[in-house]
Amino acid sequence: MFECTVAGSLPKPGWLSETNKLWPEWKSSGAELEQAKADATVLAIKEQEDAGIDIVSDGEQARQHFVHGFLEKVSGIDREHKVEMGIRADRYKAMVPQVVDAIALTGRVHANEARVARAHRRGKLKFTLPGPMTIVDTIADNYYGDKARLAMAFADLLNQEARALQADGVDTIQFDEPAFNVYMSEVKDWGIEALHRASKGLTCTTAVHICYGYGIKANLDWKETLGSEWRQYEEIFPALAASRIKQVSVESRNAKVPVDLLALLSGKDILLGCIDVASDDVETPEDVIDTIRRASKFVPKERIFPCTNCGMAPMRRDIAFGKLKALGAGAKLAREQLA
Ligand code: MET
Repeated sequence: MFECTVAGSLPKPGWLSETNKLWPEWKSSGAELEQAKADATVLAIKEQEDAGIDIVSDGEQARQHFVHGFLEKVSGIDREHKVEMGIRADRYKAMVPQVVDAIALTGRVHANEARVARAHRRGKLKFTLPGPMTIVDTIADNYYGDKARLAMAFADLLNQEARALQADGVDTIQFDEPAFNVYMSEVKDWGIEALHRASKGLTCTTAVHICYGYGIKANLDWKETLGSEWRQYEEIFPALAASRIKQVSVESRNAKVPVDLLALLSGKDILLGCIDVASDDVETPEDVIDTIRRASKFVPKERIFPCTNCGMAPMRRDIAFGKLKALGAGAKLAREQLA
């Protein structure tokens, strides 16, 4: 009970890339970069194991960004002529590549890091992929002409990579859908259908991660506009509860999400955000068990998996490691006191 896990990303070491950045430049190239990515993946696994994390990820060490890491291996995209686009309902402007032709995968996306991770990890291993709706909200479209159509096309590519990751021996595949908290009616119209398409045929554990974003300024400013209660989950949880996805990863620590909304996810495992990635204050194990205790009033204990609110990619490494240790220790405490 209370097996703990992470949303996915960990900070990258300074010898691999720039640090404290969401979209860092690599420090090397070619074979040297490939080796550095593999080394960082092994290190990310070791650090999670040392911190007592039960379901570890590759730390997303081999990708520059949680969406663009996937897009790098997709053809039909013009990366030369980027256009400005408002992302997440205009929360931020970004220069994004454009879809200009039918999309296809040019090869495996995460084969190297999946094999390295599997070779070094005896216990449970999780990999993350961006969700179709979040991808569509991060790229301009000059070809498909319809968001849902483009999402379904991406879902097919995600499914191809997800099946290959499963064959590599990955235990859990998580789709990251922060856009679900922004386009709530589209989630019901086609977002979940796209997730089903992306996860079709998978027999490993499937998860969807829905957060309020990384701890970057644009997100902190947005959260300020959401009022005293964040109720976005309320609109989408019933549809997710009826979906075929097994686990839902949510933000809870320091979030203004009413914890009783979790009851709407009946039947699902909850990856419960017990670690705030928008603050450098390192939680204590008691903070973690406190978040678990509050959620356990609305979620059966055996369905609670303590987790981070979101990825830790842009954080300081020492702080992220401190937070991982608190998460591992808090989950252990919960097993002793609440199980
Ligand atoms: N898997 C991603 C991460 O952990 C999730 C990002 S959602 C903004 O970084």
